[in-house]
Amino acid sequence: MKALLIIDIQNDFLENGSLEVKDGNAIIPLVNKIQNLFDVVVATQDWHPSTHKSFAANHEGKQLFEVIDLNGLPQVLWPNHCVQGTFGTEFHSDLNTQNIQAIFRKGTDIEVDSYSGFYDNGKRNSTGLHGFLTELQVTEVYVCGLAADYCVYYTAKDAANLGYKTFVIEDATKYIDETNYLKAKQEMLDLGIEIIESKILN
Ligand code: VGL
Ligand code: ZN
Repeated sequence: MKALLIIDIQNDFLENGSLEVKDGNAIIPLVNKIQNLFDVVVATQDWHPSTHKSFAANHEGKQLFEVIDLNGLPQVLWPNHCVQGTFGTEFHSDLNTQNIQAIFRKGTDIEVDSYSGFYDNGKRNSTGLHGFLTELQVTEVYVCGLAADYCVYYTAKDAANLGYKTFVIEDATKYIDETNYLKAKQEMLDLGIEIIESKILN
């Protein structure tokens, strides 16, 4: 079975959002169009408490995008984003959510960030996504959404390490930082992840 993982297509990562990914809105029609090519469609939502320690505002004297050590892991300090229950956490209203069979929320533990849809960054807790996909006998995972150099990349990496045949649909993602993405892309290729264009899907 083939699953499409739609990562974090939430207002805060889109136009006028607090952590806007450039041109993020442009992928939404494509993400809608390809959904019917998959047996299973799931989505993730970044879902932080306002006190989350990935927010620069929760560290006195720290700058936005500074990297700190958070409980032994490097942590980029982000603008406040995807705070539980706010408009910023909601999926964009143009995203077709009719086919989404389950939503996995991440980033709820204030002590650790969670870029991947499978595990937090310290791999201490899982979201249940792997169990869900296993139950449905999914063997191939296709990742799209935001952002290509953070949550898409971490999700694809975990999927590959869990043994799924893993694809990133490159034209259905956008990155925050190009240099970061090129590095992430090379790492994904080295792991055997296929970086594809949506036009080859059928
Ligand atoms: C993300 C930074 C912080 C993402 C989430 O969805 O890529 N990036 N939280
Ligand atoms: Zn986040």
